[in-house]
Amino acid sequence: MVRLPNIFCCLYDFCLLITPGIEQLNTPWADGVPGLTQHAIQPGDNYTYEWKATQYGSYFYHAHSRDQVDDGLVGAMVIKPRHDLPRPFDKISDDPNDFQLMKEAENNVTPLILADWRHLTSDESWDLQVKAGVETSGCVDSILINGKGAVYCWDRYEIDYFTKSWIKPLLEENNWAMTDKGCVPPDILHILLDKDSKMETHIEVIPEEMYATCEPTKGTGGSVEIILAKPEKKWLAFDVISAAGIEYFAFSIDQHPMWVYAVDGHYIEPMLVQALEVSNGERYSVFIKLDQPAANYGIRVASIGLTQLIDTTAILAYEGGEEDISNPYTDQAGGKTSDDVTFFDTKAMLSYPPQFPSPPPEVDQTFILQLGITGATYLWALNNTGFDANIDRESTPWLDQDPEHLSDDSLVIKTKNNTWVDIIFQTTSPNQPPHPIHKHANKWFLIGEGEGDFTWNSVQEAMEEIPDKFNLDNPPYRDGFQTLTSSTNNTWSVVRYHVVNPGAWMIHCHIQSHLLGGMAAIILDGVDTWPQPQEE
Ligand SMILES: *[C@@H]1O[C@H](CO)[C@@H](O)[C@H](O)[C@H]1NC(C)=O
Ligand SMILES: *[C@@H]1O[C@H](CO)[C@@H](O)[C@H](O)[C@H]1NC(C)=O
Ligand SMILES: *[C@@H]1O[C@H](CO)[C@@H](O)[C@H](O)[C@H]1NC(C)=O
Ligand SMILES: *[C@@H]1O[C@H](CO)[C@@H](O)[C@H](O)[C@H]1NC(C)=O
Ligand SMILES: [Cu+2]
Repeated sequence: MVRLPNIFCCLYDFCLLITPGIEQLNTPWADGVPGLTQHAIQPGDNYTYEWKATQYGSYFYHAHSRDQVDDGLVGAMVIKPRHDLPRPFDKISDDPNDFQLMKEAENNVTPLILADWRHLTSDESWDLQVKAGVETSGCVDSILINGKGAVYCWDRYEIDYFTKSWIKPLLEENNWAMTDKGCVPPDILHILLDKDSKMETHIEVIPEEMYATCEPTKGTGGSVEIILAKPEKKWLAFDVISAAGIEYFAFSIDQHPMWVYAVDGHYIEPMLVQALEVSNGERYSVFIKLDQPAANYGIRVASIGLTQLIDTTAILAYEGGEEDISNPYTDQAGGKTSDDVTFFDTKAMLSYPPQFPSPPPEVDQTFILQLGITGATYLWALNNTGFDANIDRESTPWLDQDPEHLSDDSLVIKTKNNTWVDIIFQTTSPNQPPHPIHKHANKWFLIGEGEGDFTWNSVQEAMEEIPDKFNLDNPPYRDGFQTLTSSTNNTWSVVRYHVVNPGAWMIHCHIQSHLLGGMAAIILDGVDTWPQPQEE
């Protein structure tokens, strides 16, 4: 069993920790979701999470109460694979010596936690959004790498140069500009998401420093993360983890292509790329080869989301090198610096060893969940039902209740153990960003996606008409996925999973403000083989 350090909650009213994607096989009470699996940990209290490490790889633990992730309550977790577990490293190099060195690099993997940071607490940020009547969380102060960073302000010409072309006409039409902080004016989100302007807003309550002005800082405690590279080790491994609340990143390391060897803590057939897109909650395990001249190289993280131009850099410092070499694969807005730069493509990834969903083509249950806002641009929801964070006020956590008696008022999905389930995510309004959807306890297969409305009753029906939109042979296997952006047309995505672990689990968008806004639902897996209440 694994024991995490106790976390003491002094700053908060309450806090809770969970680990995204940890399957919690036979320990559903250790998942850490308020109201579902336990009550929130009170100030001065402690709670020790214990579960069996049935998986290997890159995870992170974080608060699951309100928006405490944005206050920094996160940490990396590495579960070392068994010594004899087959590794795909011979596909990177057929030199047995390399295989050994890569195994050592993996064993000493360096987590890189990417995050965004505001000069407001998460509660202050939420209150501001409610007062302004518009989603304001999309404008942050800095990007952090392993907790380090500072406010870097871009020059006006940089902001204008990198402003995304699709938004320029909208800015010009309204006589607006990207702010000095690199943010789209808050009114724009409103225009994009609330076409008929039915929702009341008070944009004037947003303080200047939250959106408009940029004041550089030096950061504290060393504002730049420095990773030391020892060239004699030949290989260096990173777990790139996004704990960001809202931003969606491009990631690259100057002059060092990356071999992606695992995604969300699971091996893949290694893929050589120059850059990654890293969305909220995702983890990428990569090797770089330390074959460049001894010098300092940039580790680049830039927002590629819709709402802000912002970036930061860490340093890869070769032992014995002092020169700075700046030769990036991605620019400060996360774009490619040349046509030779390739980004990792989730849809092309192949599990290692191969792992196919079975038994296609028929599943036991198909659920549809619609993605959209309900009444305000910051109130995100699944099926127009905002998740009720107050379920923690109920006397007994859901896991300890009889699932047959649990209400269907809130959005609740019930499944039976050892069945196969499809969930179809359907956007119902234009201009939605991609939503990084995550389910607790299971990895799932992203088996299909497309434009427009999913008008069929099942994947099987849809496959008769549009087989090319599906992949049932070797679909991506991970514990989250991003829905397709819906700009002018709706979009849909389908995930499939096998119910093997009875318990009360959450499914939610991993953008913190969307989760807090209500974009979450409850899945009661295996109601027919429900766990007995536990002392824990
Ligand atoms: C956790 O709380 C229990 C019960 O109050 C107490 O006995 C224990 O010492 C605490 N553990 C730590 C590490 O503070
Ligand atoms: C969500 O709403 C759609 C459309 O009304 C409906 O078909 C579907 O059953 C709902 N999903 C759930 C899980 O209730
Ligand atoms: C949306 O996509 C569907 C499916 O490709 C297509 O039939 C439809 O015409 C599209 N609608 C718009 C408004 O582009
Ligand atoms: C649920 O189903 C899985 C897969 O068949 C099985 O391994 C597991 O033991 C079942 N769990 C319970 C509690 O019956
Ligand atoms: Cu979302």
